[in-house]
Amino acid sequence: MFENLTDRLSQTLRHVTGKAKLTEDNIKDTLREVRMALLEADVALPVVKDFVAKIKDRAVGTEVSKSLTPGQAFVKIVQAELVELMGAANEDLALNAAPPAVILMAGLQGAGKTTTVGKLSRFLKERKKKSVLVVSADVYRPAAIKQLETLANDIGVTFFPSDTSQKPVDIAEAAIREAKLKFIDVVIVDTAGRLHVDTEMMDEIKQVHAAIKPVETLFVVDAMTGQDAANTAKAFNDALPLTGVVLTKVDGDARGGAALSVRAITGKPIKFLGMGEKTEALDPFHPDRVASRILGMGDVLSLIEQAEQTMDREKAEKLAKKIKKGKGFDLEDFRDQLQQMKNMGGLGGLMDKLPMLGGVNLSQMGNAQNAAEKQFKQMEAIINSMTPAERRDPEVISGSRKRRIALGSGTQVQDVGRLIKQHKQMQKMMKKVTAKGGMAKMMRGMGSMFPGGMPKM
Ligand SMILES: Nc1nc2c(ncn2[C@@H]2O[C@H](COP(=O)(O)OP(=O)(O)O)[C@@H](O)[C@H]2O)c(=O)[nH]1
Ligand SMILES: [Mg+2]
Repeated sequence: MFENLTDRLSQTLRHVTGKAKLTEDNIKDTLREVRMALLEADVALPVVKDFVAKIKDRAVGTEVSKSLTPGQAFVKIVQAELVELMGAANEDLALNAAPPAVILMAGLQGAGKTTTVGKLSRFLKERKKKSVLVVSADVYRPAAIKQLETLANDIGVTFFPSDTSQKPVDIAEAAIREAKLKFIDVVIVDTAGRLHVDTEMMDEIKQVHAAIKPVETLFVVDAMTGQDAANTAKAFNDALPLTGVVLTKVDGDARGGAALSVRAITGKPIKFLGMGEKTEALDPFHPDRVASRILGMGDVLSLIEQAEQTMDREKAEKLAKKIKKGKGFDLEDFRDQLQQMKNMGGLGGLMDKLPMLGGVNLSQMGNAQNAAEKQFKQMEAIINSMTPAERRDPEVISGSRKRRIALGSGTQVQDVGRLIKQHKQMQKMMKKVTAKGGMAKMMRGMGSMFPGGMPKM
C-alpha cells in the first residue's frame, strides 16, 4: 500500500533538498509533482486539488526555521497536511456504551463486510476480551448467512440464526434482545449490499440503523476500487451517520489512494485495514505512521527534538565534558546511552519516528521492534558481565575474557566481539561530534551503529 506514492513523493521532495530557498517557482514544480504522485496513487481528483492547494497555502510565506533546510521545511508541511487529512492517531472502536454495544456494518456487496465481521469478532474476543454475538441481516442471499455462521463457529463467538423470510430490522432487534439476555458485550450486525448504490438498499440500512441505534456504524470499502471508493463513500456518508471506515483488500493494493479519498470525503477515521482473507488479517490503522511512510523518510526531525528533551541533560553534559577532556567514551557511558535510548518513549516510540523502509508491512513492525529491543537487552547484559576495569578499557578484553563475558551474559563470543566493535565505532563518532557539541547529532550517530539503520527491518 502506498508504495508508488512513497516512491514518487520521496523522489519529488529530494529535488527540493539542498535548494537555497523555497521560491514560488520551485514550489510550483514540486507541487505539480505532488499532484501527479497523488493522482497516480488513484486519489480522487477533488481530494488531490484540495490537498495541493492547502500545501501551497501553507508553504508560501512560511518562514523556514534556521535549523531546517527549505526541503525539510517543505517535507514538514506535506507531512502536517497528510496528518491533518488522515487524523493524528489510531481511533479505537468506541464500545463504552451500555452493553451490548452494537456495531452496524455498511457497504457494497463484495466489499468484505462479512469477512470483516469475522475479523472484528476475533479482534474483540482475543485482544479486547469481549464476548461477541454476530447476526446477518442479509436476507437476499442464504449463502451469506451461512458464510457468517461458519466464520462465527471457527472463531468461537455466538452466532444468532436468521433466515431469508425475515425482515432485516426484526432480525437485528431480536439479536440485540438475545445479547442482552446473555449479557454479551458486543453485537455485530452484518447487512446486505448491492453491486451499486441504490435507494432501496440505502432505505433498508437506514431503517436498521434507526431501529438499533448502533454505537459504531462502520463503512466497509474495497481499497482496490480506487476512485469508485470515493463515490461510494460519499453515498453512504450522506445516508448514514458513519463513525468509521474499514478499508479492505489493502493487501492487493499498492497505490493506497482510496485511504486518502475516503477519509477526505467522509471526514470519518479509517479504523482498520483488511490485509487478507483470513480472520487474523486485520490491522488497526495508524494514520501518523502511514503519513511518515508515505513520505518515505520518517519524522526524523521530531525524533531529534524528542531526543534532546528526554536525554538526561546533566549526564549528557558530564559526558561531553569528559570527552572534551580527552577521556574516552567507555563502555559504562555506552550502557548509559543504551538506557537513555530505551527511555525515549520506549523503543516503540522511537521506531515510529524512524524512516520505514519500503515494503515494510505494518504487522511486521511489532516483530522488528521486538528484535531491536532484544538486541538492546543483550547489549546491556554483555556490558553488565564485564568487570569495571574492562568497561573502562575494552582493549584488555582478550579471547578468554570474551568467553567468560559471553558465558556470564548468556550470549555467544561473537556477540561480545560485535558489541566491542560497535562501541569502537561509537567512540570514533563521539570524538568527531562532541567537538561541535549537540546530543542530537550523537543520537543520529547512534542509529548508524546498527547495520541497515536502527530499526533493523
Ligand atoms: N485479499 C483480501 N480479500 C478480502 C479481504 N476482505 C474480504 N476479502 C474477500 O472479498 C470477498 C468478498 O468478501 P465478503 O466478506 O463476502 O463481502 P461482503 O459481500 O461485503 O460481505 C471474499 O472473497 C473475501 O474473502 C481482504 O482484506 N483481503
Ligand atoms: Mg456479506
